[in-house]
Amino acid sequence: MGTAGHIDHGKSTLVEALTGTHPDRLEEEKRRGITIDLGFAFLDHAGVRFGFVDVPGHERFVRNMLAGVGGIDLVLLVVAADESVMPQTREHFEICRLLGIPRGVVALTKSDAADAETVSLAHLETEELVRRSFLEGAPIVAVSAKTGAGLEELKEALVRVAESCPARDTAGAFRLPIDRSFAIKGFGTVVTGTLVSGSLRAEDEAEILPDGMRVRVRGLQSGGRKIEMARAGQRTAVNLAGVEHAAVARGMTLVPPGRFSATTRIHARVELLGTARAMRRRFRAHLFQGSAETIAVVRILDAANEERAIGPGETRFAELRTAAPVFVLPGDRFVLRQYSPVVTMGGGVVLDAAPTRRVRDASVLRRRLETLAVGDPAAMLEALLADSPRGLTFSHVGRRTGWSEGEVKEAAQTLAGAGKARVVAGGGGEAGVIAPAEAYAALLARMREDVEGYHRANPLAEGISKEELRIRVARMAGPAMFRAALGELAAAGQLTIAGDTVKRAGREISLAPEEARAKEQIEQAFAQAGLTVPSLKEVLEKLPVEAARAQKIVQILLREQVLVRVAAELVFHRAALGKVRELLAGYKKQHGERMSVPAFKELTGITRKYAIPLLEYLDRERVTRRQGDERVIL
Ligand SMILES: Nc1nc2c(ncn2[C@@H]2O[C@H](COP(=O)(O)OP(=O)(O)O)[C@@H](O)[C@H]2O)c(=O)[nH]1
Ligand SMILES: [Mg+2]
Repeated sequence: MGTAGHIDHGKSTLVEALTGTHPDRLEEEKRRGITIDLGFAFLDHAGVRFGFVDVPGHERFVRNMLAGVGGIDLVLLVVAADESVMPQTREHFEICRLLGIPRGVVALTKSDAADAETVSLAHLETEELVRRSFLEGAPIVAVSAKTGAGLEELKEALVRVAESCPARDTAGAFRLPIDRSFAIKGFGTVVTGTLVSGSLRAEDEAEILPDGMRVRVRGLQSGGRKIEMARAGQRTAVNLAGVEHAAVARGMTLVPPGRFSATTRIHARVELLGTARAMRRRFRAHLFQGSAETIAVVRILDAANEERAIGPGETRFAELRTAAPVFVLPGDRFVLRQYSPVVTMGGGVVLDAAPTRRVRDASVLRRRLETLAVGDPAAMLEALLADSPRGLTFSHVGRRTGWSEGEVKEAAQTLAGAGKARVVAGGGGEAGVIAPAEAYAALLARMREDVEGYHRANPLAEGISKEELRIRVARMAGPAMFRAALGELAAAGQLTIAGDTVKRAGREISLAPEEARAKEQIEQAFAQAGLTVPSLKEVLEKLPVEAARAQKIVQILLREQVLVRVAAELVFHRAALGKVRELLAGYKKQHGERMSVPAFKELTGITRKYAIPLLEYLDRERVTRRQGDERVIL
């Protein structure tokens, strides 16, 4: 529960009257008697535990107020009965409305200091303020912290409203926007905040965004009590290992490690308050989200008029570019304050935390953002995919939407089931990838064409290398999608993968008549040479075929294993090598298994230049084994 309201209207005093704790913590606050920063207190009443975040009312400290109200479920709007609605009553109320705080209670404080007529005037003005808002019809209770009048009634109203509060999502990823970081002697770093989703336990690993520091949870407290687990909605103090308190600041967020990242570009729906002035297509503003604050350049995406792109009370789609990285997810509410003078001008909701850079047709972009705004997961995923023909990994989708792995899979399967997308990898250790159905079909067609094209351009090559094919379609597919597509084409019997080479299934190399003749000539030359092989160069020079093509014919003969490459420049006909094996077998029978190098030379009639590489080849082929200077015939 967060307080809201004008300075000196009795917020802090009321929190003390309700909880027994005065929320002003700082020396300066006590001295000056005003709230500067957030204060905290707890109340247990009728089985409900309330965590209070008391905020400063002074207009200079609205930024601190904003850091505190991000995670609250209920607002306690405080209006002094003797002064009624004042500027920060309005501003705080608007902020709560912009942040989508769903419900609350109004306290008309200092009822002892006002006569009945004044109290009922304040009552009327407050009703007027909250008309047609989330607070319409909320209990309005006159109280006095001084006399205690109305406090019981207020507590009852609080309990009733609290009981109608839906539980927060404790199953999802934990997310703790940090509002304080300090050190406690003997414990080390402690950060505090309102846990807005998930649950957090001691020993959990965590990451602090946007900086990405990895930390471990040592222990947890809520309301001064040690707890084993913090649940969404709780005020939480976390003792952290692995980070200095000075490295952590208000505005950072504690999240599970490796799951999310910060962003500097956001697509959002933006709304201006009725009291704001009209803005141009691009303007600077202070952006507040969670406990974070930064400067953003807001660009209205669907503006008809450059000068008056968004007027008071209007809502538009916009792109926000932030000066500092922030961690936001779709659905997050934020507040915008004018750049100068700093007054609250509006706010909005995040639709896409990592929009692609592709420049799009304004109407397409508009439809896409409308879909994201509705929030149906499969439709959202389809909209995200429309911008990503190369497919999206499941982890990227999770990062961008905040969905769990299961939720991503479910949305992906729904889309795949409707024939709109293909889940092209996933399962095992591999991250899933989802691609638009059309883009994936286009990729398969393109890969088949590229392989065909390669065969046409290189009739003597067996096929295209995988890597070359991957590079050719890199604009259409990332590595995972490419692997999946290749696997699918092979499984469908359309392409054949042999080692590193991809070819059309069933493709045989067909030679032109003069190439077939050259092939025969080459084979002949090597067959006749036996073990006294000519160098490759000599053979090729004699052929009536151009050098490049002859090289390819040699490649074919090597692939067919008619020729065998023994060393870089040493190629034998397979019959010659067969002969060597026979000779060695005969030698073994007659002289036993040991043989010297000179004996090998004599046996085969081969020159020294060739004998050593040939023996090394035979060693590799496990026909012989080297032992000292001799060979063992196996
Ligand atoms: N007479 C009267 N004075 C009050 C009451 N509540 C608060 N005050 C006084 O109003 C002043 C401002 O109160 P404070 O709680 O600091 O206001 P905040 O700025 O809204 O937090 C203090 O001097 C309080 O003593 C009340 O119920 N009756
Ligand atoms: Mg105060």
